[in-house]
Amino acid sequence: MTGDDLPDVIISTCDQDLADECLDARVVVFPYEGAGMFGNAIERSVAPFPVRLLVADFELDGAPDVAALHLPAAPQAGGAHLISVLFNDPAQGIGLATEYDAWNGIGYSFGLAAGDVSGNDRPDLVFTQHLATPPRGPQAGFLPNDPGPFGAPLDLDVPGLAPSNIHVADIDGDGRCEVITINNGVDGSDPISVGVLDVDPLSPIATDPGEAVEEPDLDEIVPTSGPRRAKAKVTRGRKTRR
Ligand SMILES: [Ca+2]
Ligand SMILES: [Ca+2]
Ligand SMILES: [Ca+2]
Repeated sequence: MTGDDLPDVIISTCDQDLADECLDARVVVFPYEGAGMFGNAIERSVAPFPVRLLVADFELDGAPDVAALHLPAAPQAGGAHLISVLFNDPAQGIGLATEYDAWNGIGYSFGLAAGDVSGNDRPDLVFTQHLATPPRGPQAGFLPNDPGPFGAPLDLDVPGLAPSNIHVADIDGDGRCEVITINNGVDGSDPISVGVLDVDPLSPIATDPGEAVEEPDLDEIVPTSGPRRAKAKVTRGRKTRR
């Protein structure tokens, strides 16, 4: 994170009161300086309940950035699920958080991953959107890094229900990442499964995901196509208060 080629430690924090309100949330970078020593922590305020972090260089400027996935205050009652990004610039360092709307609804998101899903060589963000009540609809979403970070959120109709985690990997070797979810299933009637979705780069919203498979079967991966389903407006450049 600090440009010295030494790996740093990054954590998220959330100070909660007795009512489980998140009073103060931060992403904290502890810069490793070698020989077992860490420099002064770099802290940035972020939206409440940052439950997942990842590092990727979204701007391709050589300085890794940090993305955080946030839960709303009461996921079981619904609300806006946000992603915040701390852009890290080689000259300016780690910036303030920029917030993006990911999805809105009743349910929990604990899965966040970055990789080039759209095929423009820039890492995109994908996230689970476990809609807890019928009609459940698409179970994952996508923030395309095109043009530059980030476009409006779009749905990904991954196979399976109730994804607990999400990954990206180019498992068919065509240079673009597939989206892989680990699905918990619902109410015992829908099985625990692995869902694999190959997003069509010409029409990045897949609407025909096919079947969830208990183990990924490459023969089952079918490029899908369909209309774009833009879901919600994106809020760009909104800075958190410090
Ligand atoms: Ca960067
Ligand atoms: Ca991309
Ligand atoms: Ca691929």
